[in-house]
Amino acid sequence: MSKIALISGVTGQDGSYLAELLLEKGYIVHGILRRSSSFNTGRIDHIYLNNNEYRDKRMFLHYGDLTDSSNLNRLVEKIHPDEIYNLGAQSHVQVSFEVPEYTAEVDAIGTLRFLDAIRETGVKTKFYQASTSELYGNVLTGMQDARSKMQDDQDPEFRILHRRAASILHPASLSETSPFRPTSPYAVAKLYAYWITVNYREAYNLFACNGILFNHESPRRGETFVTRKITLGVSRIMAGKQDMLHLGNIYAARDWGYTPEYAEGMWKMLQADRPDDYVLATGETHTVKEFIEEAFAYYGETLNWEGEGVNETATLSASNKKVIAMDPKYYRPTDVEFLRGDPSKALRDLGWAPKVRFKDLVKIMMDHDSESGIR
Ligand code: NAP
Ligand code: G4F
Repeated sequence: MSKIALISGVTGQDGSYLAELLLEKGYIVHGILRRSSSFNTGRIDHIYLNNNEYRDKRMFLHYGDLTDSSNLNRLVEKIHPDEIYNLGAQSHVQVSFEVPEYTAEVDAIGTLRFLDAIRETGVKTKFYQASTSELYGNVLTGMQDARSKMQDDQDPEFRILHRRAASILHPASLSETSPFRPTSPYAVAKLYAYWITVNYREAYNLFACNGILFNHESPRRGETFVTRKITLGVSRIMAGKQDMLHLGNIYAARDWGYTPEYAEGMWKMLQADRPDDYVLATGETHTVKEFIEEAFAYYGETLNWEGEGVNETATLSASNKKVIAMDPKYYRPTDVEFLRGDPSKALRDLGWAPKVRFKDLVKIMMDHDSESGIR
């Protein structure tokens, strides 16, 4: 008998790789599709629309939304999934400052609705919650107090110094036992989702797990997230189709991994003997600035950086063409400055270990975008 999975967020970056993985493993996959006025299935067309083997035989799409409890109840009851992966979310941190209430509705209460649908229907299923390294905020660098001070005095020099310090300090890594201190409406909503998942596990004995995933990227990453914005932007600049790339906090540092490996980790969490929470990360951290440099290095280009803060720019060393500038609209009211994860528990308990490192990741994304990005 094939196992049955239900995925919210199946049209997103992670959902598309997870659906692919589960189909390869012989699952029947059901995905929740949001109604949209234009096509939103681009990431899964190869396994659904254009795939006669899977479409409506082993893969099914259902209209639904995390803001609609009756819909979630009906889907859980009708599909009777063995495993539910709750990946649906308003997932953009900066956008969450613009739509905080909607973000809470989908990311926080949406998770409660799903868990309660399981409880109400009594369907025996496992539950994966897409938790995030954003939960930690700035606990590693101790920047929290500095951040309030920055906002008090708005001293640009002070802000720059602190950003630099955060990226140079190389503090320890974050694990399942590190404290949470969210710094955006998105992260606060995800904090609720994290704890309600733990609570339903304890209160109702549900097999419910939190995957605390650090940033993971791929050629399917949304184009407004910084890595994809850079790989597409650099490809277009080098093809003469775009003049410059405008960015925000380039001193922010992230632990970037490769999404297909993280989808495997999500699945492994639900195959463990008992439910638990796990960090998935690479343990390697780089700044946005380093990502930009690596993307230009793909073309053999180096950059000359000049100026400070919002006036910082970069030119190509060979031609002196200006290619990078800052734009204040991409700075967030509060930002996470430095993230590095410690995935030892996932290695020990699940046998999960990422192989793709930072330079490999940039190359995978550049190989893709230098072709498709310049069309
Ligand atoms: P993504 O590409 O933005 O995909 C988000 C998915 O959620 C899309 O399928 C989207 O549908 C769907 N969605 C949005 N609002 C919804 C709603 N109201 N009801 C139902 N579905 C809704 O995000 P991702 O990178 O794949 O991330 C997947 C999950 O992991 C998210 O929960 C994210 O917060 C979390 N996460 C991501 C990372 C990362 O680095 N990627 C790290 C940690 C945690 P449309 O396609 O119609 O927009
Ligand atoms: O690519 P980002 O937008 O990702 P962010 O904020 O880290 O969030 C992503 O990862 C989280 C896991 O930690 C997920 F939970 C979340 O759903 C999402 O997938 O920004 C990364 C960094 C930030 O510090 C941002 O301020 O890059 C900085 N940045 C600098 N310039 C920019 C830009 N970010 C974006 N999106 N666009 C810029 O122009």
